Amino acid sequence: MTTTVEAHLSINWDSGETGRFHWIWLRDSCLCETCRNAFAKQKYFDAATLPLDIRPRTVTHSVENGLEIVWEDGHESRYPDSWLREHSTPTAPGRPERRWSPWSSAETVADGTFPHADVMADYKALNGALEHLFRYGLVVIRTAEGEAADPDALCARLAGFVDRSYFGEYFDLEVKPDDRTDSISFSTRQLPLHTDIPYYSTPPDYQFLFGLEVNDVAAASQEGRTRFVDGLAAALNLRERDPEAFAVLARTEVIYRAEYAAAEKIYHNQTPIIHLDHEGEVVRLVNNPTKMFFDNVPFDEVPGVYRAYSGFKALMDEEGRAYHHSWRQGDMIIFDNRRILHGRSEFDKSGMRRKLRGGYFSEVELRARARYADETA
Ligand SMILES: O=C(O)CCC(=O)C(=O)O
Ligand SMILES: [Fe+2]
Repeated sequence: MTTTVEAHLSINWDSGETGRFHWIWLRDSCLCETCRNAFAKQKYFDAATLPLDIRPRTVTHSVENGLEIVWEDGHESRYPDSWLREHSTPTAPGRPERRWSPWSSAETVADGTFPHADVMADYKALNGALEHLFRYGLVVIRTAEGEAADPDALCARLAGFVDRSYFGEYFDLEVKPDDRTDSISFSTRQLPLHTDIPYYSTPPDYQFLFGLEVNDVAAASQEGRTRFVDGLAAALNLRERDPEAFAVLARTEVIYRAEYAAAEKIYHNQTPIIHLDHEGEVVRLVNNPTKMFFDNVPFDEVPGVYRAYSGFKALMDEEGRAYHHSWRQGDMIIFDNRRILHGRSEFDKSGMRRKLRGGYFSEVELRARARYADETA
């Protein structure tokens, strides 16, 4: 190991790698207890107040003691080698965190089943499940035969707390009479592929569905399965096959409206179905057929908007795209409400008990838990 002191500090590790550190960055990163709170890992000062040309008075570096610096003002800093190796300044900006992989087929998600007990007990398993979710947009957490699952404990484990919506912390999908329902989800009807809460200006990032009460009749039946399709993969295909339809859906605003008379609220959101970022990448889909209205589309554009929209949905219905989930009690499915559309078939089979609980998570909380699990495991 050799240490070179010049305009910056260089360390050539025995492994052959080189670490480079600016003096101001080293002073800013001082680990001592007058500079930062060891428990909260927060700094007591503002980096903006450091002299830009700060230099060390002395630098000593040894295998036993790591790096020791005495600064011009007499302040002393110590950095263990293990810490220096982890914090070597990169030469290029770090990769952006978000990486979405489109499903090549529905089988992509079939590999994504994680045992409930592992997720509850082990940070590595928890992180694995969440990383799968971030990447593919869907993860299944399943109990072993006869094992009980507490949805509150599981939600707390995954995110600390849920993302509230109009429905509260969660909603239980019980059948309500048609003339007294605030959502047709509370029925046994089929639901077309959709994203949830489209009438919020920012719909929830992630949704969960949990098998609260599911009997054997329901578990064995084709009826009442929930269908999931990767809208991101479909949107990328649409862009290739029919760029004009893609452009129409990315620029045309449609209306999502929900009337909740009992709550004395009418929600309204006017937004495109396909949302792009400044580089033209798909970052969100908003589509909920049962609450969607084309009322604001200019007269001449109406036929083209219907054509583009039905073409997009036909593409989602293509063979091999859908993952159909047969529910078992205790199953938890989390999916990215910005890219995965979900729907279900009608279920009116006699003797069937299928009661799901639904709710939402914000990405910030899931990512924060995943990062903690990763750094702690
Ligand atoms: O019952 C289902 O499978 C899905 C219901 C639904 O769309 C929802 O709760 O958001
Ligand atoms: Fe839904």
